[in-house]
Amino acid sequence: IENITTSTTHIFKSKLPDIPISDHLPLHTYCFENVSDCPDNPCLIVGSTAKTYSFAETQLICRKTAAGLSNLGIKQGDVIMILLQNCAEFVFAFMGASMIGAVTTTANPFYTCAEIFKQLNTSRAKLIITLSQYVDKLKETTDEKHPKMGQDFTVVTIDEPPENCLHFTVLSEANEDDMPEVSINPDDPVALPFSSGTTGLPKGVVLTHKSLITSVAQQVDGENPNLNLTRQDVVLCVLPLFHIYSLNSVLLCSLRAGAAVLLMQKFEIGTLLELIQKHKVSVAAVVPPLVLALAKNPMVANYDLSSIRMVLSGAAPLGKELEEALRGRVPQAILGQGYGMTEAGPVLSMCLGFAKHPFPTKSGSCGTVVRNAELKVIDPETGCSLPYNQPGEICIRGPQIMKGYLNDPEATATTIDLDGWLHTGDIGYVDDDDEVFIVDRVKEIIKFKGFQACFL
Ligand code: 4UV
Repeated sequence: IENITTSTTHIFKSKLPDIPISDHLPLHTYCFENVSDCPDNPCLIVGSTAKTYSFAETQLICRKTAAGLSNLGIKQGDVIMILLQNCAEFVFAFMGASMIGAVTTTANPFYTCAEIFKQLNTSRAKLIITLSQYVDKLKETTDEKHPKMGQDFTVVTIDEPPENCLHFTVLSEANEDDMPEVSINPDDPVALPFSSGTTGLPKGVVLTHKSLITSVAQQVDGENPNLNLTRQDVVLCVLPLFHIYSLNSVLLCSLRAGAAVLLMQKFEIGTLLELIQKHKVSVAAVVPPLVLALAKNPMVANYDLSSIRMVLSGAAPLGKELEEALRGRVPQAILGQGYGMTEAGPVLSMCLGFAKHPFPTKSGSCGTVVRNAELKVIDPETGCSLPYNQPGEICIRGPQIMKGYLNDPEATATTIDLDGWLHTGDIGYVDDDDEVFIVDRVKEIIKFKGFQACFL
C-alpha cells in the first residue's frame, strides 16, 4: 500500500527556499557560533534582579559548568536532570552538559514525586539540579516504596543546599580548563524532554544535536529567516524552559541569533507588564492563556507595551476572537502562531509574518511548514495523502524530528513510520496559501493551559 500512496503523495513545503544547515556541529558550538561578533551584548537578563550576563560571560559560565559537571563524574552520554523554573542556572547547566556530550532531561518542579521518580528512573539521571525546596520530593523517590530506584545521584541546588547536597557554585565556579575534550557525533542525544506523544504515559523524547540545530536553523537562519530574531531584540522567556517550546524557540533561537533573553521565573501579570516596559521586550513567546491575560486584564492599559513587535503563540489553539482582542492591546505587533510537538523537534510550522521579508498570513493559521522539511496530511483511515484544503492527520519529515523514544522501539515505530514520517495525531489541513490549520486531534492527550502538565 505504501508504494501506491507514495506515487501520489502531496508534499507541502515552506515558501522559503531550503538553506544549508550544519550536520556536523554540536549544539553549543552552533548556538554560540557568532558570540565573537557581539561578546558584550546582553544574553541573559534575570527579571527578578535585573542581573545581566553578556554573551561572553554566558559562554564562559557554561564552560565552567561543563568542567564542574565533569569534576562531579558526569561523562559523555550521561544524563542530568534540571528540575527548575526559569533562571540563568538552567541555561548554564543545559549548555554546560552539551559541552561535555551529556544529555539533559528537563522536568517540571511541580510534578508529583511519582512523576519525578518515573522520569529519573527512566532517564537514569546521575545528577539533579534543583532548588532546596524540591529536594524532599527527591528523597521520597528513594525510600523503600521505590526500591527499584537503586541508583545514586548527586543533588545540586542553586540556593542554600540542604544536607548532602552541593551548591551550584561547584559547577559554575569550576575551572573551565578542566573541561574534558569530547568528540560529539551529531546523532548523539543532547536533550531528553518527556512527552506522552499521541498515546500513553510520558516517554523520553530523544533529541539529538542535529535535530535541535536543524530546528533552530529552520527558524532563525538564512537570508530570510522564518522567525527574524536580531541582536536588538529582547525576547520574553516566561514560558517554562523545561518545555521544549521555550527551550527551543526562545532560548536556543535567541542564543543563535544574538538576541537577549529576559528570564521570568513564573507568570504573574503585574510583574510581566513591569518587565516588558522596563526592558523594552520586543518579542513575546506565549501560550493562549497568556494571550487571554494580555488581551483582557485591565492592568495592561497602564503599561507601555509599544516595544513589542512580535507575539508568537503556540502549544494550543488560539481563537480568532482572542487574537483580535490582543491586537487591540498591541496594534503595532505582528501576531502569529507556531505549531510544535516535542517529538517533532519541536517546530512543524511557523507564521511567515515573522519572517525578515514577511508574507501575508491569516488569523487562525498555525503558520507554514518550516523550511528544509516536508509536511503531508493523510486520511487517518487509509493512510493516503490528501491535497490542499482536506483535513487529515498531519505528518512531518526532516532531520529535526526526534531520534525516537528512549528505550521504547514499539512506541517509536508507531509514531515514526518506515519512510521517516512522524505522525502527530493532530487533524488539520493546508490551505491554498500553504498555511496550516489545526481543526481536531486523533490522539488521546488533552492539554491543560497549553501544556501536558500543569503550568500557569
Ligand atoms: O509536545 P507538546 O507539548 O509540544 C508543544 C510545542 C509547541 C511549540 C509551539 C511553537 C513553537 O515555536 C515551539 O517551539 C513549540 O506544544 O504538544 C504538542 C501538541 O500541542 C498541540 C498539538 O496537539 C500538538 O501535537 N499544539 C501545539 N501547537 C499548537 C497546538 C497550535 N499552534 N495550535 C493548536 N495546537
